[in-house]
Amino acid sequence: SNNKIQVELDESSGVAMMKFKSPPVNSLSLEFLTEFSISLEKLENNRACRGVILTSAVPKIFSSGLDITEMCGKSMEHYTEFWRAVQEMWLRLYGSNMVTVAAVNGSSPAGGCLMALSCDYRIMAENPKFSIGLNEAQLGIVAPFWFKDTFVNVVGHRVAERSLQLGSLHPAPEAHKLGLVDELVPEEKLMEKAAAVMAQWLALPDHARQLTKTMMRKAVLDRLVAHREEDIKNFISFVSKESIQKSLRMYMEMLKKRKS
Ligand code: CO8
Repeated sequence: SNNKIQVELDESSGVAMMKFKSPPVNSLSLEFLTEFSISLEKLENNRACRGVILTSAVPKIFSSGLDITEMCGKSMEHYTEFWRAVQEMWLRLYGSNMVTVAAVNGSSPAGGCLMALSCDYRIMAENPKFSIGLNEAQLGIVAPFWFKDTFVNVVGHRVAERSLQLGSLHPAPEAHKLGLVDELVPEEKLMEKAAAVMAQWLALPDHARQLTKTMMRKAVLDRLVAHREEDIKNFISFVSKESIQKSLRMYMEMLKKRKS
């Protein structure tokens, strides 16, 4: 791994910071996802670490979600390896025994939103230019069932139903109203607030909190574990369709045009 993620553990508080540093947009490439899972596993196995704060070192962007180039014109083997890495990231993060707080300091579409949703608590910079949501439908693709389950578990069925069908990207104030993020703070207060929230969660004994977290999340985690190979097959057959390849290419073109 070559440091797409900076990890710093403060042994006195037991809190680690994972800072995404993969410019320009912290897209979740195979390399990024692999490094993320390895780093998180190391922290999970480190008894000195009880909590993790996820944030970005790239200005204005938390994460742009899955790296679209990993899903375009690649081999079956590559799609398999990539999708397994996406699953692994989510299984480890959603299933983490540690307290996880997302300090969302920029835009966070799709896979970026999934990472934030997988944490125990989300704080977002109160900038209406930053938006968050599962916008897959806008790309002509469908969020997998476990993305959807994670979303439903945060915002409830009705909000998820509407937001997922429309592929909405919600500006921070709206995301807060919907419960997609728990709190908004001025950007310069974000890390201070994340540390304070973390301290509040860590004031409880780990054991009871961990068992409670497992009780809340186990059914959704088990569903993917039970259907992991099937989920990979679904991804491959979906992403290999010429119509889907075309949608993804058009979306990438749209991103480039929008710039000029
Ligand atoms: N993957 C790959 N490249 C990306 C991505 C991405 N997700 N996002 C942006 N880029 C590229 C751009 O194409 C651009 O490249 P270049 O410089 O070569 O033109 C570069 O990164 C910088 O991007 P922008 O100029 O757009 O930067 P801005 O600061 O203006 O905007 C945003 C940043 C808001 C992040 C914007 O780039 C954006 O909206 N990106 C797209 C985000 C998105 O829709 N992601 C969805 C990915 S799909 C997913 O995560 C889940 C799919 C699961 C289902 C799969 C079933 C098939």
